[in-house]
Amino acid sequence: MLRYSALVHLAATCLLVAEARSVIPLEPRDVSPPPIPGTSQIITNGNFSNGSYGWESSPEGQIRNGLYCLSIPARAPGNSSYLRTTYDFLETKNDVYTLNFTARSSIGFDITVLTPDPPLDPNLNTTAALTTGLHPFSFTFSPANQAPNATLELVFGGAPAQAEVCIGNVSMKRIDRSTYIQDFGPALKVNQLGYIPQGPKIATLVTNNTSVTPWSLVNSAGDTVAQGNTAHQGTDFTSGQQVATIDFSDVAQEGIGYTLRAGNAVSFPFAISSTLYEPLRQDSLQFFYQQRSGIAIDAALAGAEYARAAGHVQVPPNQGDVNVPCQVVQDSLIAYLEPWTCNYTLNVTQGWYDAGDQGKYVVNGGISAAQLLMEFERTRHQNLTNPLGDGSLRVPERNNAIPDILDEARWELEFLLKMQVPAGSSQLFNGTQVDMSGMVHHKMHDNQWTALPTDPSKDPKRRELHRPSTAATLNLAAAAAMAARSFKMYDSEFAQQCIQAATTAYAAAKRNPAILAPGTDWDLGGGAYSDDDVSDEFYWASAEMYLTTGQDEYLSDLQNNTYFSANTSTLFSIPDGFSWGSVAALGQLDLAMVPNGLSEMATLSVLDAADMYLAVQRNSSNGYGHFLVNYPWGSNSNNLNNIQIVASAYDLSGNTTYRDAALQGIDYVLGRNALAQSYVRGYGAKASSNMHSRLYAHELDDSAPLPPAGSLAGGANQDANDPPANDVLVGCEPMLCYVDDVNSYSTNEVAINWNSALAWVVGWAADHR
Ligand SMILES: *[C@@H]1O[C@H](CO)[C@@H](O)[C@H](O)[C@H]1NC(C)=O
Ligand SMILES: *[C@@H]1O[C@H](CO)[C@@H](O)[C@H](O)[C@H]1NC(C)=O
Ligand SMILES: *[C@@H]1O[C@H](CO)[C@@H](O)[C@H](O)[C@H]1NC(C)=O
Ligand SMILES: *[C@@H]1O[C@H](CO)[C@@H](O)[C@H](O)[C@H]1NC(C)=O
Ligand SMILES: *[C@@H]1O[C@H](CO)[C@@H](O)[C@H](O)[C@H]1NC(C)=O
Ligand SMILES: *[C@@H]1O[C@H](CO)[C@@H](O)[C@H](O)[C@H]1NC(C)=O
Ligand SMILES: *[C@@H]1O[C@H](CO)[C@@H](O)[C@H](O)[C@H]1NC(C)=O
Ligand SMILES: *[C@@H]1O[C@H](CO)[C@@H](O)[C@H](O)[C@H]1NC(C)=O
Ligand SMILES: *[C@@H]1O[C@H](CO)[C@@H](O)[C@H](O)[C@H]1NC(C)=O
Ligand SMILES: *[C@@H]1O[C@H](CO)[C@@H](O)[C@H](O)[C@H]1NC(C)=O
Ligand SMILES: *[C@@H]1O[C@H](CO)[C@@H](O)[C@H](O)[C@H]1NC(C)=O
Ligand SMILES: *[C@@H]1O[C@H](CO)[C@@H](O)[C@H](O)[C@H]1NC(C)=O
Ligand SMILES: [Ca+2]
Ligand SMILES: [Ca+2]
Repeated sequence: MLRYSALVHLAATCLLVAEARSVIPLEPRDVSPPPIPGTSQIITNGNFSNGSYGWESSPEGQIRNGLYCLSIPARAPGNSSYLRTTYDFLETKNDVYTLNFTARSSIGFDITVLTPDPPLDPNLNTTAALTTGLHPFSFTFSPANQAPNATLELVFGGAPAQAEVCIGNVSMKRIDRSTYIQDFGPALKVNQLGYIPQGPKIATLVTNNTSVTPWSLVNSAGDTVAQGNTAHQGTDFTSGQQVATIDFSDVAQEGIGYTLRAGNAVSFPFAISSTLYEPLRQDSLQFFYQQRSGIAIDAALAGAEYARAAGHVQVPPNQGDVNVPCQVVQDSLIAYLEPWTCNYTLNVTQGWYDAGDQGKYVVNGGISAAQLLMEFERTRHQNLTNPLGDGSLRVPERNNAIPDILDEARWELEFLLKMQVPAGSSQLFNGTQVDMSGMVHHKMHDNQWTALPTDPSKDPKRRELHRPSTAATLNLAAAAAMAARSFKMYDSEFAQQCIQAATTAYAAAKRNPAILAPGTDWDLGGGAYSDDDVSDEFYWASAEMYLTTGQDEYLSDLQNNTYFSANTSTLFSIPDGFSWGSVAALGQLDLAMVPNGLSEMATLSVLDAADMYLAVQRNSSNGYGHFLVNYPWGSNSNNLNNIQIVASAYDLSGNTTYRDAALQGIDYVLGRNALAQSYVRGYGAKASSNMHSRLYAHELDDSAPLPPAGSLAGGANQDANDPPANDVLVGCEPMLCYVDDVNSYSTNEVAINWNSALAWVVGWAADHR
C-alpha cells in the first residue's frame, strides 16, 4: 500500500528532477501554453498551420503541405537530429495519454519517440518505423513518473543514408473522462456472493420512500419464496443516500440465482449456500502465491495467464535481489535528511510483492504474514480439522506434510529473516555510529518507479535496502515469534531459526528504541511506511515473545507498556482499527486467543472492542451494516480488520450476536454498499477488475492478465487522490469515492495486507454454515 499526498509529491518530484538529468541537455524552456480551449490537446500547432511556432528542430526544416520536413544526414549520430516542442507541459504520473502523428521518410528507418524529461519516462520511449508512404502512428501510454516539465521529442538519428523526413498532425491528448458516469448498480444492494443459510440476511434499498416498500425474494425458477416490508432507516451518513433495509434472515433454503425485488429495483443475483465462502477462502490465499518474488509462477498452479519467470533473482535485466546494497548516500540524504548507508549486501530474495508495486516492506509483510499465521492458529485453538492443511492450496509445497497456509506464510517469513542486519555492523544514525546488529531494514525496493505493467523479471532498476527501523525490527520479532509457535510441530529447525531471530531482533529494538522510519523516505521508487510511534510495535512484539517463550522478561515489558493499561479504544485503534502502523490489537487478539495467564483479561478487552464496533454497525446513520466511520486509503481492509475483532469475540465467547454482526460486515465488501460494488475480483456480478498493479494491468495492456480471482481492491477513499479519481470523484461522498480504474492507486490498488485481512475473515466465515 503506497501513500501519496499531492503537496509532498510535488516536493519529492522536484528533488527527483534535480537529481536525474535527461539524456539531452535542456535549455531554459517556456512553460506550457494554455491547452487548446475545449479540448485536452497538449500540443500547440501540431498541424504546422502557424509555421514552426511551438517547435524546434535540428536541422531546421520547412513546411510543405501541412507537414514539417527535415533533411537528415546519413548515419547522423544519436540525438543530433530531432524535432521537439519548445515548451514544457505536465505529464501526470499514471494518467493515460494518446500521442498521434503522421510521418513519412524518403528512406525507411526507425525513429525514436520519447518524452526526454528528467527522468526519461520508460512508458514513452519507443520507435516508429517510417516508410515512404505517409503513415499514421498512435501511442497510448501512462507516464511512470510525474513530469512537470515534459517535452515531446522525435529523434531521427541512424538513417542509413541521407533522408527527407516529414511529420504532421501531431496530437497528444490526456484521456478524456468527462463522459464518465459512476455506476451505482441497482438500488437494491446485496452481498453478490450470497448468504449462509443460518446467518443474517440483510439488504439495503436506496429509496426516498419514507414509508414501507414491499419486497419479495425470488428464486432461480422465478418463484417468490418470501415477502415482507422494508424497514425505513433514513440517511446513510457516509453515502448521503436515503435507505431502507430488508431482513430475510429466516430464509434458509439453499440455492443459486436468488434475486430480491422492491419497488422497481431488482438486486444482482446471489446464492444461499453453506459452502459459500469456501472458494474464496482458497482464492484469497492464492493471491499470495501470485505475488511471490524469487520463484517462477507455475502455470499448473496459477493458470497459464499468471505464469511468469522468477522475479528479482538477479537474472538481467534484474539487478536484485540476491546481492542488494544499501541505499546510496545521495538518496539517503533525500530519504532521511542525513547520510546513511552500509558496507554489506544482503540476499533478500523471496517474500511477496507488496501491492501494485514490487517493493518489499517489512512492516507490511509482517502484518500480512501474521494474519495468515493467525488464520492458521485460530483453527488450532478452535479445534477445527484444518481446512488449510497440506494439499489445500495451489502452491508448490502442497505435498510436504506442512499445512499450506504455513508454507505460504513461510515464503514471506524467509524474506523477513533475511532483512536482519548482520552481527557487528555499526551504521550512522542521527550523526553518530550506532550498533545496528540484529535490527531489521525497514524495506527494500527499486530506486525509481517502474511502468505499469512491469513483469518482475524484467524490472531493470537498482534495488536498495533502506535504513533499519525499530518498527521493522519489532515487526520481525512479533511475526517470527508467532511463526516459531506454529512451525514447532512441523519443522523444529525453522521454528528455532525464527525464535532466535526474534530474540535477537527484540533485544536490538530495546537497544535502539527510537530509530523511526520517516515520512520523507518515499517516492524514490517506493512508499514510506513511516511510523513515529513504536510503542504499539513494542506491545505486539512483547506479547508474541511472551506467548511463545513464557519468559518473564517479555511479560514484564508487556505489563509495563502503556498499551497494557490503555483503554479499549486506544488499544484497538477504534474506530479505524488496527493496521500495519497500529499493531497493538494484534498482540491483544493473540493474548486472548492463545492460552496463557492473561487470556481472560485480554478476552474481556476483545469483547469490549467488539461491542464498540457493534455500536458502529447499529448506528442509525449506517445503512450498510459495515464497521467503518471513516474511509481511509484501503478502507476495505479497515472494515475487514474490524470484522476480525468482532469474529474473534464470537470465537472467544460463543455469543452469536458477534457472529451475526461479523457476517453482516462481510456483506459490505461483496456488494452491499452504496455502489453495489463487489471489491473482490471474480466474486459478484459487479466486481472490481481493474486494480492498480504492475502484474495485473490488463486495462493498459492486453498482454497483462486481469487480477486473479480473490484479489481485493483498496476501496472507497474519502481522500482519493490520483489521476482518474481527480477527474471523476470530485466532491464524492466518502462511500462513493471509488473508481475501478487501473491508475486509481488511491482507491483501487491490491495489497498483501488487504488480502490477508480478507483471507482471515473469509476463512473464519467458511467455518460457519
Ligand atoms: C490546424 O489545427 C488548428 C488547431 O487545432 C485548427 O484550428 C486548424 O483548422 C487546423 N488546420 C488544418 C489545415 O487542418
Ligand atoms: C502563431 O505564431 C506566432 C509567432 O510566429 C505567435 O505569436 C502566435 O501567438 C501564434 N498563434 C497561435 C494561435 O498560436
Ligand atoms: C489517434 O489515433 C487513433 C487511431 O487512429 C484514433 O482512434 C484516436 O482517436 C486518435 N486520437 C487523437 C487524440 O487524435
Ligand atoms: C529507452 O529505450 C532504449 C532503447 O530501447 C533503452 O535502451 C533505454 O533503457 C530505455 N530507457 C528507459 C528509461 O526505459
Ligand atoms: C519546471 O517547470 C516549472 C514551471 O512549470 C518551473 O518553475 C521549474 O523551474 C521547472 N523545472 C525544471 C527542472 O526545469
Ligand atoms: C431521491 O431524491 C433525490 C432528491 O430529490 C433525488 O436526487 C434522487 O434521485 C431520489 N432517489 C431515488 C432513489 O429516487
Ligand atoms: C539467496 O537466497 C536464495 C533463497 O534462499 C538461495 O536459493 C540462493 O542460493 C541465495 N543466493 C546466494 C548467492 O546466497
Ligand atoms: C479445544 O479442545 C481443548 C482440549 O480438548 C479444550 O480444552 C478447548 O476448550 C477446546 N476449544 C474449543 C474452542 O472448543
Ligand atoms: C564494515 O563496517 C564494519 C563496522 O560497521 C567494520 O567492522 C567492517 O570491517 C566493515 N567491512 C568492510 C568490508 O569494510
Ligand atoms: C539525535 O541527537 C540529538 C542530539 O545529540 C538528541 O538530542 C536526539 O534525542 C537524538 N534523536 C534520536 C531520535 O536519537
Ligand atoms: C517501565 O517503563 C518506564 C517508563 O515508561 C521505565 O522508566 C521503567 O524502567 C520500566 N520498568 C521496567 C521494569 O521495565
Ligand atoms: C451477547 O453479546 C451482546 C452484545 O454485547 C449482549 O448484548 C448480549 O447480552 C450477549 N448475550 C449473552 C448471552 O451473553
Ligand atoms: Ca504443504
Ligand atoms: Ca506504530
